[in-house]
Amino acid sequence: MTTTTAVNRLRTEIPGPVSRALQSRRSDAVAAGVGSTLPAFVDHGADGLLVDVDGNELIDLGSGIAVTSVGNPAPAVADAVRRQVERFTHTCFMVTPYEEYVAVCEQLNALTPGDHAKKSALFNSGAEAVENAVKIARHATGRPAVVVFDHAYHGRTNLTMALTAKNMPYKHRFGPFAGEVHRVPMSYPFRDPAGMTGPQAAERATSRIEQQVGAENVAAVLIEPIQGEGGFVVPAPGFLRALADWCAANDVLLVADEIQTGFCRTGAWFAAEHEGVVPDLITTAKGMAGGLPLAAVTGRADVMDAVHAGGLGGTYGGNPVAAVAALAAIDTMRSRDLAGAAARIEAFAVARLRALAEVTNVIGDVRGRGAMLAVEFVRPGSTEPDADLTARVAAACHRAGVVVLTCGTYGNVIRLLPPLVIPDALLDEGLAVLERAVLEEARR
Ligand code: PLZ
Repeated sequence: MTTTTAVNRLRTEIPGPVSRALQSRRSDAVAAGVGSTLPAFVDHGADGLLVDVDGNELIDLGSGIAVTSVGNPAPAVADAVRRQVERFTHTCFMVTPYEEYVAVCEQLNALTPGDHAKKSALFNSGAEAVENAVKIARHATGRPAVVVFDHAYHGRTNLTMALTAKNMPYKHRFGPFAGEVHRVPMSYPFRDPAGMTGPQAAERATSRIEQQVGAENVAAVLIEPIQGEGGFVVPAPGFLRALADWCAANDVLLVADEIQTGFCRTGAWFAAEHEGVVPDLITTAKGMAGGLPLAAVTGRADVMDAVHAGGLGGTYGGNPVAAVAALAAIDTMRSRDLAGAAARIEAFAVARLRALAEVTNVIGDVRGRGAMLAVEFVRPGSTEPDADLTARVAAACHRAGVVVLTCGTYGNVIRLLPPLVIPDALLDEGLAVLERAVLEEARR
């Protein structure tokens, strides 16, 4: 284990005095319901670092929740955006179209799994893409029900709150929620009965659908191929495949929410590829546009085209500045082989995290794919979640200048989502801080 520390990157405590002053303005001006994980105000980004207003260099192992995969700023994205804002910033694609929107759809149709005919539509946020995927699926099938999973996260709008599993903080007192949403068990190898296979976990879910909903009433099964906010849950091998087969046999659309997993994050363009699954529809956002707000639904042309003209859209969807940012980001992913970079991050970081799990008894599971990796904390000798320890480890990392995020239904998972372009030395340094934080906090 290395002993490098991030201390020499810090000029003040975290958050420093300038951040604390801004924090007080923020408290006066910004609604209390909008949180911040690490209240150090950012001045600029540089090569895997976020430099705050006090001059502290924070090591970014979060990428703004899996967004700035290509770097922050990324030179190609910055150039494309600069050029575009000088040409035009908006027309509304539904009023007068522009080529860049079409080009993003062409990329999405080509890059997403499956070589069948595909179409895409662009939106502003992940939640909006998920909402539209459900609209399209219901319209195309003429069926009302949508099936989602335990631990799922799909957004914060009314429909997507209904699709999201966790009450606090996402749903509490925000109901009533949209109807015809049905939740079934997820494959969660660390917490499922020992030895349960992927196909068995799929059968547990599909038999529940048949008993409680009826396959003929189901428009779509919506799933994150690797769950994000719910705890970086990687289903057992064969689970997604069996689910896809059940969907195909019952004319139910399989919708993969790849908003967090997509665009090279897991070591492939899309996480469904690891299981050889071809979804009918796929939602994307986050990493796609190098930090600009852009989201999409991509899928089977016959399904996408079922909706009448004017049935899909929005003022800003596929905004030209976001569209050129996406084209630049996708080009960077391709030319720098960022899927390969994610796989290398996995090889390096998983070895370190497994070694850490060997020397402490508070880590129940190390899991993930590519640069989407997590550690699940438990009370020693059990699978009982330890959210308190998890929060302390995250806070210790933050104090040491490393941006890590927590997640999980039980709040006991620390997740790593470094930019895919993070320099090796910086990843090494960030992991060393995490290792020290775990060992020190586990001793308390
Ligand atoms: N689907 C799989 O991961 C967004 C949300 C953080 P939006 N995840 C981060 C928070 O606390 O709000 C996400 C996701 C998956 C949908 C979404 C929603 O994407 O762009 O945040 O709307």
